[in-house]
Amino acid sequence: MLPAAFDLLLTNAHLATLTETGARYGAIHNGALGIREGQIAWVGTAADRPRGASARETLDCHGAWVTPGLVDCHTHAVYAGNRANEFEQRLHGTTYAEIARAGGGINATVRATRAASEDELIRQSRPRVAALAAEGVTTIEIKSGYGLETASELRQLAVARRLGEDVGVDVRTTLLAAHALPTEFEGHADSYIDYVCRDTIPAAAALRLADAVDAFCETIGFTAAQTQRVFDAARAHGLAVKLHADQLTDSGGAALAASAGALSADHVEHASEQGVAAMGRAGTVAVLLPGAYFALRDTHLPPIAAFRAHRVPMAISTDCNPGTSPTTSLLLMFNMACTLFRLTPEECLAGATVHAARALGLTDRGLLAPGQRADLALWDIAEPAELSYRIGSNPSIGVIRGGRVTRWRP
Ligand code: DI6
Ligand code: FE
Repeated sequence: MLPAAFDLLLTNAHLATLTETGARYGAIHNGALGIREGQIAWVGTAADRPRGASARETLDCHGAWVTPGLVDCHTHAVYAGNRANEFEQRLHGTTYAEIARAGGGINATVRATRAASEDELIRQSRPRVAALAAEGVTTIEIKSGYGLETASELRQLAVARRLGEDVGVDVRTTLLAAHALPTEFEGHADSYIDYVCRDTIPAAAALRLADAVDAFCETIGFTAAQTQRVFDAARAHGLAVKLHADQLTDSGGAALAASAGALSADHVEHASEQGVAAMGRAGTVAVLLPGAYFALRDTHLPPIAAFRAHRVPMAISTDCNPGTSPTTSLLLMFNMACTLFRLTPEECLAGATVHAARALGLTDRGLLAPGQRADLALWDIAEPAELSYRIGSNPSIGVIRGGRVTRWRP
């Protein structure tokens, strides 16, 4: 049965629905889209519009393209300070891992973040979240991981939630206490993991500040056994898990994530074929982060062909962080994913909408289809490939969030 009325009807629009219509992008040219009670109620061609269905409000899109609101599913957007100095050091030949071992890297940002007040953290992080939102992003995942002690980790998560309300985006929070070993635990990684499992994870769960738990499984991070303990504690507190896996070396991270039923394994440049196959069976999303690959001048490509062959959904994200991906442009990541990883523009758009939503465990968004949340991005482009083609431009002209027009300048 067609709905009798819409709260909002979009007319004169081209729709990239990303559903199986048989057309690339699930495209519907000369389409219309009806919204009711914050959800998409009807999607189709203007010609098929239900006769007599009234709309309280109509938005003439003037031929704009409409996509699902973008989802940035992997960011470290809440932190203080920056690491431009390390950028210079790397240009003089020091590696990311060497800087980390010398007490810089993640621990440099930890010092700055611990020292910042909550208001100062908001002040410094807000422009990053606002910049992402200005590009049509309506859902952002933000990780902790620059506190590395319970109170500071929780403060980062609370700031992330506050920023979502301030800026007007949906924020999903991920506890990444197992990001690096804090200097006060040097030489005692297992004791730090004990602390994370006994103190930080239970506190974040009790205060409902985290939607998921992540860890950095790597030679310069934590071992597979330590990661497994973090996952077990997360599960015991009813939290979903994700993993920074196989970024710099093949640490068996992809297989570990899959066996834990992780929502996603992220980076995965060095994931083995076996690990990829396990992800395919488990339904674990591969989150590709071309910004970090680019900034580290990595040359080891993620196994894209294997992801395709094993039907592993690929998401793309900014990895917005002060060390390895100081970017706030998800569209720039579309271009880098095409240019560096040879993804198609269609894979990029799916990777920053439906697959990114799945990497967060969200099935209520990411497609233009009845029943989905009415989170939409409107674009001044002639065809969807333009979102990936341009390098550093922003054709976002409107956003609809939960069925309400929050930005529109045709
Ligand atoms: N991998 C990353 O890309 C970020 N964390 C991680 O484990 C980098 C974080 C940083 O360098 O500050
Ligand atoms: Fe990251």
